[in-house]
Amino acid sequence: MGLDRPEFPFMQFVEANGARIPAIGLGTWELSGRTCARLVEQALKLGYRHIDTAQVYENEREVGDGVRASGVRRDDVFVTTKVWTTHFAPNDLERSTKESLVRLRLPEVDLLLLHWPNPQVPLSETLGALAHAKKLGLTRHIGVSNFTVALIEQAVAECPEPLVCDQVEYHPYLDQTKVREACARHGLAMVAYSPVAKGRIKNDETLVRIGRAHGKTAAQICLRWLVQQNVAAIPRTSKLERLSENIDIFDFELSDTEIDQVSRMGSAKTRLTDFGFAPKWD
Ligand code: 1BO
Repeated sequence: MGLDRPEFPFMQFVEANGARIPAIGLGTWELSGRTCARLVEQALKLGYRHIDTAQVYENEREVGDGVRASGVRRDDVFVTTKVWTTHFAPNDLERSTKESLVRLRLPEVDLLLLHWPNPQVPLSETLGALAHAKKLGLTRHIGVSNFTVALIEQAVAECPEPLVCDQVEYHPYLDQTKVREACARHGLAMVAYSPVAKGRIKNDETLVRIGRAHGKTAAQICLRWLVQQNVAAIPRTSKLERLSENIDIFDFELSDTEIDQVSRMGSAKTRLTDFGFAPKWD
């Protein structure tokens, strides 16, 4: 497999406010050390062009190592990192973003997100600093993560620069219709983390049945269901063989009936990532 011909070349993109986000990316939450660097390198060699990290994951250095080891041109890779909530005061945001870039050994990232809302710091101040980071050339695009509908509305109204996405937990067991509609209303992309519900969908009857009809796995049906809603997804895996499975979703299409069957599996309560500091979810 040569770098000129990635194994899965048919990547789609989700476009929002000037950003072109590869529809499938590699999530790196809880990946560390050499495993993380190797997975990033291998993912890029397979055809991934979107890598997601965060300050709090403590793996930005390894993500940068993996990007360089892959040999893929920097311009061809969409790298996202996220500012942790303790760095939301304007000076801290700028300083911590510069530190992220040092760890990644990159002059800029493609997307810089506020990782979680933090009511301790006025949102308008943090958004001003985020927009300033973009003006300084530390990032090409800016966005938010784990924002509810009300917070999306506030952020869009107060941010001096266009936001391009809200990254949230989203999979067939979690109904995110309200957030998805708010993103669409404001021209934001939605990026789904934990898109295969941390593996819980593996033996799901509905997904396995639909998968059988297409010669695909339950995980591939989940990811395809997201992409057909124009949602980008960043499945994390620590297994090399899963990397291929997760990106091999661009050669089939779910029917409207199948999309509907998967959409009906969700409830507003099946959230897998929640913390005491989380906002009041929609
Ligand atoms: C605390 C990290 C949650 C997912 O990005």
